[in-house]
Amino acid sequence: MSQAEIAAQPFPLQADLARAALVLIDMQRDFLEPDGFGAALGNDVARLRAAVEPCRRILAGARAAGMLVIHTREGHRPDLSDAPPAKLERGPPDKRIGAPGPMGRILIRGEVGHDIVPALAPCPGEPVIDKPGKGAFYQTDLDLMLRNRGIETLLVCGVTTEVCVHTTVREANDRGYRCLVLGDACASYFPEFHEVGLRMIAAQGGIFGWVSTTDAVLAALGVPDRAA
Ligand code: TIU
Repeated sequence: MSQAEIAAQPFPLQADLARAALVLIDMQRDFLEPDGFGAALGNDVARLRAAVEPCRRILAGARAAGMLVIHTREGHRPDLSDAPPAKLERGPPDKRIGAPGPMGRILIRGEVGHDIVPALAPCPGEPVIDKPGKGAFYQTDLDLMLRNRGIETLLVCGVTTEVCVHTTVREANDRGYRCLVLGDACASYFPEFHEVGLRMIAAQGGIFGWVSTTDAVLAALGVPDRAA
């Protein structure tokens, strides 16, 4: 892996792929499967499943290229001591963070629903960042991990586009990372938020990143596409 050009909006991204990492945001059962947190909030979780196959393809490509892969999960300690009251008190009591559900307590570390969907399960050695907030940098060691490895560019995908993907990309941009978001490997419960969310990233000359596709990144990586 070395210097590459990735087709993107608003213009191609030049990046040293040896200093790039793939970041998969919150591809957790609680967001993607019925009976989880996303569904408890009244969302149609089926919309999010569109991102699974593109994520699987780029995950296979990054692994084949030897690129650093980082997974994130949103969730809290079982005693909820890391969950702000303002976050806990939202929603009806039986559907709040920490409430029992069919996949265990909602968004609690160690519960079935908190884990990453089986199709995208982390491999041994791939860091998993457990984050208490929407952004992957807030109260985590992600920045330290990236700097220790000399990472300059993040290839970002996951859910949801306008919440945890956006928050993480905004945090990363302010910390000096180039962020390229794989639009088809992200998803939202709200199609219009997904579309506008991607446009917001690339607008104004790439105000806080680039937007690209799984195909374009696989082409730049020069690895075979493991499409299903
Ligand atoms: N609800 C929603 O759209 N998202 C979240 O709560 N978390 C993430 O986006 N991961």
